[in-house]
Parts: sequence; structure tokens; C-alpha cells
Amino acid sequence: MLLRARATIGSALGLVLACAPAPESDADEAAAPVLAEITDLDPDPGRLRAILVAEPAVLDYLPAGPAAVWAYRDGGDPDAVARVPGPLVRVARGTMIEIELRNALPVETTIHWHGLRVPATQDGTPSAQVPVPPGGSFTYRFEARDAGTFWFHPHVDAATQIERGLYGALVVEDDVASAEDFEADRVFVLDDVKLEADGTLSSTTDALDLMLGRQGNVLLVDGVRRPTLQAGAGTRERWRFVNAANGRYFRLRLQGARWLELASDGGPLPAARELDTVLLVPGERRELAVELPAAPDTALLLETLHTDRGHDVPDPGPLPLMDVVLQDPGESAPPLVWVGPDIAPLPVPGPASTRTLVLSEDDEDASDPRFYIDGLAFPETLPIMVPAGTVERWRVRNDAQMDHPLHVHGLFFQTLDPSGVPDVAAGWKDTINIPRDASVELVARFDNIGQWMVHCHILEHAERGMMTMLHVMP
Ligand SMILES: [Cu+2]
Repeated sequence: MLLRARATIGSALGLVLACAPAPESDADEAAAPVLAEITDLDPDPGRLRAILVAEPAVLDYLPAGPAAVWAYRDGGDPDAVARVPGPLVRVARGTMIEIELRNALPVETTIHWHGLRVPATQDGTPSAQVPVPPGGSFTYRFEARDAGTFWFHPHVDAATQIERGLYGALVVEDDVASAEDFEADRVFVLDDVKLEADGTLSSTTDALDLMLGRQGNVLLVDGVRRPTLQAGAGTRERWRFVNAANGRYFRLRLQGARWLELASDGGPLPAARELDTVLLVPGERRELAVELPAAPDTALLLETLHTDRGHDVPDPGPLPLMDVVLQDPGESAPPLVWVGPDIAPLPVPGPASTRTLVLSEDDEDASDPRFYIDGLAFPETLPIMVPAGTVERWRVRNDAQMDHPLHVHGLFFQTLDPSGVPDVAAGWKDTINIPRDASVELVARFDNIGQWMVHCHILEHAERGMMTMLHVMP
């Protein structure tokens, strides 16, 4: 079985405790999986028709025993099994997508297409549709308007359903670079799961999980614990990262390699940017060019570093994510030429017409923390009403004692630098970290008519109040 982690059973395994770091002494030897692409049932190259079945499944995250998960299966392939992540949806820009969700779960569900500018009726939130009951189905139809790395997941009881394994990646290809520029183009969906020592998913949600967003004790790359990736020494690869965790912030590093950021949430950057580490908050995506050293028979380690996101979150680091073993030299690529789209800065309204959103929390009762937008918990929050076509400047102020990753549905925004100028070099965003005791300003054109959600992407926070509605009015 592809997802079976072939690990040496170490005595340290007995020490897997809730919220303790995973044992590191028994690194998996599992090869990094290649995500299977979903079966396209439409022969027309401009269209994709596919079936996603959401169903219970059994996966071996730990050698100690199997975990009962919920996962997506490619319903167009009779031989497919449900996997975490689900099948990869990969299309050219402009493709008309039609995906039928079949719900074989014991609970109702939906699919939200995170980051994609779909029609509001196709956004998969409770404001967009009646959730699909067990045994039911719903067909989503939308155009892949924007290039980028996106992902899909339920928007019903998301803290539970995503944690159990319901997520997958969706790539819309750009034409900034060509396939020849990269030895490989890989998608890495990052997650953490909270496992018991016997390998089962923990059924315990403690006060810490509610407060911080559930941080698992086992880190996963494409559903596998510490896989090994074989790559050509001296080659350049393209890596697309998605953070699908409920609450964990990943700060990625690959010492010994050179990293160039190519794209953010909303697609290609105007110019590639060299960086040492990449912060990926829940829901966020980044694409990198990875230039591997020309040193065959060496190994690099992809790791996540400590991130202080407040409240003394137990987030030790560095923690290993994936071993990268360099093989014989591959074809060394000429220097990357990356001329991305010109991103015009949006006109920035003056401070007087700035809309302020205030994030806050109430942790007086540690067993029942509440999270607010403008002092109210969803669904009591007041909807944000914006006439279609309007450009608004938002100041999102975080009065809480921890960072919150804010996600806005249905559009991309530009963040403003401290002088109030759009930071177009950072590209288009739909998910952004709002540091504690600080404000982040952004500007967006609200041209996608309908009812949308705005929420913290720490899923326990969204479910416990930090969510509101956005009405883009015709
Ligand atoms: Cu939050």
C-alpha cells in the first residue's frame, strides 16, 4: 500500500503522547509519494469532469497500527483507494471544472475551493449551499481563472473533517516558466496529526487544542511521516507547498539548497525572490524553485523551525519533515528566467475610509475559549457589506495574545507595507498572518458578487467564533 509508512519500530514509539513531539529516532524510509492525479472523464482538453468520493478509510500513519480517517477517493478510477491528501487536481488556466462530490461519510459535508475565485454559489460554505447529506451528492462547476496552487476541503465542521484527512491540492498551471526549467514539479501538502501510541487518531480535543488550534504530534508530508525524496544533485525543482494543518505554523528550511519564491497564494510573483526560510500559516501556499547542490550521495533535511505565535505554544523546532537524498547529477539547468505578470498596485483609499476589523479572544474559561471579530462571535457577527466593484482598504487589528491567519473567500488582496503602499512584490494573497498586538493592512477590489466568508484559518478559532460574512452586493 502506497501510504504505508515502512518504519523501524522503535521503542521510543511507546512514548508518543498527546502534544509531545513525534519520536525522531525511527525515521521512516518511505519514499515521498507522488500524488495521483484525478481521473478526467471529459475528453475535451478545455474541460475537466471528475468525481470525488468522501468516505471513511484506514491508513497506517504509524507502524503501531492503523488510523480510521476520512479521505477523498477518485471516483472516476475503479481501482482508486481513498487517500490523504486526496487526488491532485491539475489543470491549465481557463479549464472549465466540473467535480461531483459524493458523500459516503456518516455526516454532512461540502467542498470549499480555497483561493479559487469561483462563483459564490460554488464556494462550498453553508452560506453558499445546503451541505450534502450522507449518501447525497453535489456537482461543483467553475472556471480555473487564476494560475496558482490551491487546495480543497470541507467547510462544514472543518476542524474535525480536515483533521480527519479531507483535503487535497488543486494546481492551475501558469506559463511563466516551462516544464524544461525544472527537473520535477512537486506538490507537498503539509499537515500534522494527533495520534495515540497505537497509531489511531486521537479522539481527545483538550483545552489547549481549542485555544491554539489542534497541533498534532506527527508531521505529514503528502500523508506520509518523514518521507525520503530522491532528487538529482545540481538540479532545479519546483516545489509547491500547502499548509493543511488545523493550527500549526510551518517555517520551512532546507539547508544546503537555494530557494527562490516563485508564487504565493494567488499565483506567480512578478519576480522570483531568494529566501532562507518560508513561513506558511494554515491555509497558505507558496511555490519555490529549489536549486539543489551538486553533491551526489548527500542528504539534506527539510525541516520546520520554531515559530513563536503567542501563548507559549508548545512548538519545538527544528522538527524534521522530509529527507532529500541527492542522486547522480541530473541535468544542470541554466539560470532560471522568471518574468512573472505585472501586478498593478490597487488604488489605496485614504485612512479615513479604512474599514477596521478587530480580532480578539476570551480565554477566561480555558476550557471554553471564544474568538471574536469586532467583539462578536459568528454567527452573531455583523456582515461586511460592500458594493460590487468597490476598492476597500482594511486594517485588521489583532488584540489577541496569539497570531491569527486571516482568510478571505472569493478574492485576492494586496497587503500594504508600513507606508501604506501595496506590496506587489509579495503577490496576490487570500490568507495572511495577523501577528498578535499588531495590525495588517490590505486592499482589495470586491468584484465577485455574493456571500462569502472571512475567518481565521486556525479551524478551532473559526468554529468558535472568529468568522464573519462578507456580502459583495450587486
Ligand atoms: Cu485564529
